[in-house]
Amino acid sequence: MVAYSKTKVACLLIFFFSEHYVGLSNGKEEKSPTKQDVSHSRLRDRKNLENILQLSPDVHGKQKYSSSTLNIKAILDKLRAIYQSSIKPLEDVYRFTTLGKNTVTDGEIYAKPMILFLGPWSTGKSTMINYLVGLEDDAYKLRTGAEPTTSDFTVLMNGEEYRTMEGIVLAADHTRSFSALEKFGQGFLERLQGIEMPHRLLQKVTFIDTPGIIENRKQQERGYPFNEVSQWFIDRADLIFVVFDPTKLDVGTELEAIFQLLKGREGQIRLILNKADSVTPQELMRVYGALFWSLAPLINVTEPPRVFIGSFWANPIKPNTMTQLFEQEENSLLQDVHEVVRNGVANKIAFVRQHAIKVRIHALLVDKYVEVFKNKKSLFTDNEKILSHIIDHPEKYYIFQSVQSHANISKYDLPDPDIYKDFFHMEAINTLMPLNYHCSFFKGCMYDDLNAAITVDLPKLLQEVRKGQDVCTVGDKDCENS
Ligand SMILES: Nc1nc2c(ncn2[C@@H]2O[C@H](COP(=O)(O)OP(=O)(O)O)[C@@H](O)[C@H]2O)c(=O)[nH]1
Ligand SMILES: [Mg+2]
Repeated sequence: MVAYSKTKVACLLIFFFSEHYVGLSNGKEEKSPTKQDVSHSRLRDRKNLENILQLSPDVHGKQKYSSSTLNIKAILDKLRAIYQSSIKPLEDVYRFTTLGKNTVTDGEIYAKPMILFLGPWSTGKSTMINYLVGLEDDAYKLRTGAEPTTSDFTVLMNGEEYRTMEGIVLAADHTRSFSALEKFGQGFLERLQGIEMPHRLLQKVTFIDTPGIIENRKQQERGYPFNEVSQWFIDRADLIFVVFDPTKLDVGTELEAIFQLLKGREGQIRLILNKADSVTPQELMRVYGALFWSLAPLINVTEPPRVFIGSFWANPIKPNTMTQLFEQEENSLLQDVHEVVRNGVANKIAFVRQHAIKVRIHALLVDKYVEVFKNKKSLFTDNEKILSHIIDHPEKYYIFQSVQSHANISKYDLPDPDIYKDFFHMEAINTLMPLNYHCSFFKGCMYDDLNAAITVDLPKLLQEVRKGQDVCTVGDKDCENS
């Protein structure tokens, strides 16, 4: 179901453009371009970028920066302790990773917020990252071009010195957050690369550049599971920019598949109508409508996602385009990036809590399977046959239904029963114990610890972060005066 009507979109569109378009014709129209105007010999002023992202050294003095870094580290240490003591034990005893899920590594807990760029090829993803980091004249800038240039997933991150890193090296380093990517195989690791450099923005966030989506390309031609890899990044990204080019708005099967993967992460999605300087305002208005029109059936939320329109590169905005609108849009986008930095720790706590909820559902399901099997098996029956029947027909034993009602879980959060067929083929049921087996006099029950993490410890930690943010945050202007 499309939750917001196309008429609403059309109204929104007219309102949005009328403001800026009228602005343009109300005396703000710019002179037609001369040869000198369109030359891109000088780069755009980066003051707005430096101010909004608080990158200049004078905005956050050394002392402030280090004290709040310490604070974040203390929170993340607590998060790690909760994970290790209350979530991981149940994950281990119920072999959560056999479901094909990851555990949460230390690297992930301490990782910087991640901003992911997705979208068709040649829409300006790499150019945009180069612009944000200021790499235009840098030997380490990401490759860009009108043809499909990037076949790699590139992780751009902070480091003490400039260096590139092969995917195998990046994934083998367990102090980083990318070690789980090893599971996608050599084919993928060859298409993964890391770039490290000392940079103020990269001290705050990590950027992930992805190969562009090319419609009509078969998945296997990539030599690795592109969708699964994309899903891994989508699940972890704090902000997801889906970048479009107004001159080629082809929504095909691969883009549809990506939107399928984005389900549940709508809050993180930002659509970007980039290269808006390459079309006239009138064309841009039509394209904006067309973009919403084609994406509406793919996004199943009540609120349309935020769209940023502009020209997100270092070249000065071309005359005869909607300069004022593009500048405002760029500033709003930068604000969004800044919010991600501010909320990075809170997002991480939410991610671990979400993970804990999945572990809880898994533990309850396995407990139920074990209980049903224990009740049905006997000395006089073919227990193998009974087990197969339970695994093949969990609905006949009300396994999922009883977990759902007992634990008050939404049916949309329950996993597909089929994955438990694979699970019990890999894990012998008699090696798994019911939940009450994992209780001890001194330590209490593992399940209670997990529940306490979900309902008390993690929300409390989140509160601590929010309170801390009110008082003082990295480079926060209000902080400066307190
Ligand atoms: N006119 C215009 N061209 C752009 C803009 N951003 C990028 N480009 C050009 O678009 C082409 C593709 O950019 P690239 O970053 O390689 O796209 P990617 O494949 O999505 O990473 C390059 O030739 C860029 O110079 C923009 O804002 N305006
Ligand atoms: Mg690229």
